[in-house]
Order: sequence, then structure tokens, then C-alpha cells
Amino acid sequence: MKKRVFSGIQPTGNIHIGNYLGAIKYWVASQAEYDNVFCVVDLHAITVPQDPKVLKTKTRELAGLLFAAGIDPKQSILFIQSHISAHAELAWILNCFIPMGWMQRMTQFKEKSHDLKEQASVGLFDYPALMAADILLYDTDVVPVGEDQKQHVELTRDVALRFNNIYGDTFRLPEPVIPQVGARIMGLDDPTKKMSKSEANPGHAINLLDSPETIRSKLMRATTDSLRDIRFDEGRPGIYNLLVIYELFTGLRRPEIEARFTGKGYADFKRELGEIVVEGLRPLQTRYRELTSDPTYIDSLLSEGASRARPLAEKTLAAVKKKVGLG
Ligand code: ATP
Ligand code: LTN
Repeated sequence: MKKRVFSGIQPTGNIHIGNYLGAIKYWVASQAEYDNVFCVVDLHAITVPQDPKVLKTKTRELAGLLFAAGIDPKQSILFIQSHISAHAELAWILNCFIPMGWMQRMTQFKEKSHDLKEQASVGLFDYPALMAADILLYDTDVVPVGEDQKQHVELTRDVALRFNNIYGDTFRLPEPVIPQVGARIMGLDDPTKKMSKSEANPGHAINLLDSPETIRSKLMRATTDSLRDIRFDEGRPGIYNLLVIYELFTGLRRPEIEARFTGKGYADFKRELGEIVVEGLRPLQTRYRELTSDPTYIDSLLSEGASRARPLAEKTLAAVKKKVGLG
């Protein structure tokens, strides 16, 4: 039996090469090894205000990009969270088994609500219960997440354990796994900050759907230093970050890359990197255009994904309701 892996990704902001090189590439590569469930978490997105049209467009765009990147709907399940009502239903039930004290310790809420103060929504506070529902509905073994989400997976385990203790074995306990493979890609405008999809400055990230001209010009303007030689030196974060991007797109070894640019300047390197990234993203962009040329095609793939996920989710939800005495 293959291990079940559940990954959730929010349809907000623009998907960038950091998401691709740090996560999506490995999701695609691991499809044969694991039983993957990928979920575009639109219910999580509305924990902060969203424009309805933009949310709907971004949800389809993200799903399309994941398919274009190589998520194979025959091997993996990919669906939209709000298409399966069991997520919201189980989240409610779990709410009733999560002590306030556990939730109050969640650091993401503290960070995200800091500026919003009293205006932060109850949904934002309750975000981890919905995430626990996502994970527990599918008998998940492994949840690959960044360090920032580990606390939420631990809360998921805690509520699963608590429920199992009260009602007998119901939920499988998931493990958080922090993938070591994916590099952390930094912002082009500020290489000391992680490349992030919620950053507004247009020079910050290369988005997966950027045109070749945009990619080239963003890279030419990327922040570096005033030194000359092109070496993998973590003490020089700007040029180091660009070299890592070069490394991950070409698969070349570091000494080979350094040798290739001995005696050359930053401008030469950036120009060549531009071509590497443009060509590296070309297959994905071509595939995305093919997939979206028929506006109903992505929706039909998503509806199939939901049809495969729904029976799994409903089975878990039915078992939970029975134990709790609902219905
Ligand atoms: P935000 O900054 O708005 O929270 P994000 O860009 O960090 O968003 P997430 O939705 O949190 O994106 O992450 C999706 C996946 O992409 C996660 O697996 C995360 O580890 C990975 N990822 C995000 N940013 C980077 C990055 N700069 N380098 C490598 N991997 C990244
Ligand atoms: N909170 C996650 C997205 C997410 C998720 C999940 C990840 C929602 N549900 C279930 C793993 C498993 C994030 O912001 N990256």
C-alpha cells in the first residue's frame, strides 16, 4: 500500500518559481511513489477578505498550473476544497473537540491577525480546524509542509488523538514532513526575504505565467552586490539566490556552473539565466495555454477530481457522525 500524502495550497496571489522549485516540482516527481491528494483550499482563502471574481479566477488558474506542471489526474487526485462539503462539516465537529487554549497557541493566527486586530475573522482563528478536517478526511499518512505549518499538523494529530480516545479508533494520525530537497528561493528585490506570493512589489518574484520579456527584465533588475566573481557564496545572498535558480533549472553541478562563468560579469550571467528560466517554464506555459484553450476543460478535470475524493471524505465523515450520535 502506498502512503497517502495530502497537500493543500491556497489560491491567493501569484504562483512563483519558489513555489515551483520548492514544492510543485517534487509533488509532480512523487506521484508514482505516493497516493497523492492535492487540494486547492478556497475555503481557507476566505479567512481574509477576497474579491469573489478574483478568487474564482485564481482557483481555476492554480489548478490549471498544477495540471500544466505535471500533476496527472489519473495518478493523483486534485480538487477544490469547497466542492466537497465534508470539509466544512468535519471542521465544525472538530471545533467542538478543540479546546480554546490549543487554538490560542497557534502562532500563524497571532501573526496574521496582528494588523487586523479586532477585525480578524473567526474563520482566521479557526483556520487550523479546517486544515485538520482536510487532512483527517483522507486517512492521511504524511503532510509535506513548510516549517510555518508544522504547528497546524501537530494540532491535527492532537485533536485526532483526543477524538480516538473518546470514541475509539477513528482517525489515522498524520505526520508532518518538512521536505529537505526543495531550496528556499529568495525575493529578487530583497534576497534576504523568502520569495512569497503575497508580496506586492512586481520585481519581487517570477510568476509561472510571466512572459519571456517580463522574466528577462525582472532578472536583469534583480538585486546583487558590487563584487564581480560568480560563486556560490551564501554570504552574498543576491547572486547566491540567482545561482541556485540556475542550478535547479539546469540540473548542473555547482563547480560546472562556476567554471562556466569564470571571467564573466553579472550582466552576462543574468542574461543567460533569463534564457534558462524562459526555456524552463516554456513547456509548463504551453501546456497551460493548451489546457485553458477550452474553458470547460479544467472544470471537467476538477469535477472528476472531486468525484474521486468525495467518497473517501464522506466515508470518514459518516463514521465520525455515527460515533458522535449525529443524524
Ligand atoms: P505566502 O508567502 O503568501 O504565505 P507562499 O508563497 O509561501 O505564500 P504557500 O502557499 O505558503 O506559498 O506555499 C506553497 C508551497 O510552496 C509550500 O510547500 C511552500 O513550502 C513552497 N514555497 C513557498 N515559497 C517558497 C520559496 N520561496 N522557496 C521554496 N519553496 C517555497
Ligand atoms: N495552511 C496551508 C494550506 C493548507 C494545507 C492543508 C496544507 C490548507 N489545508 C492541509 C497541508 C494540509 C498553507 O498555508 N500552506
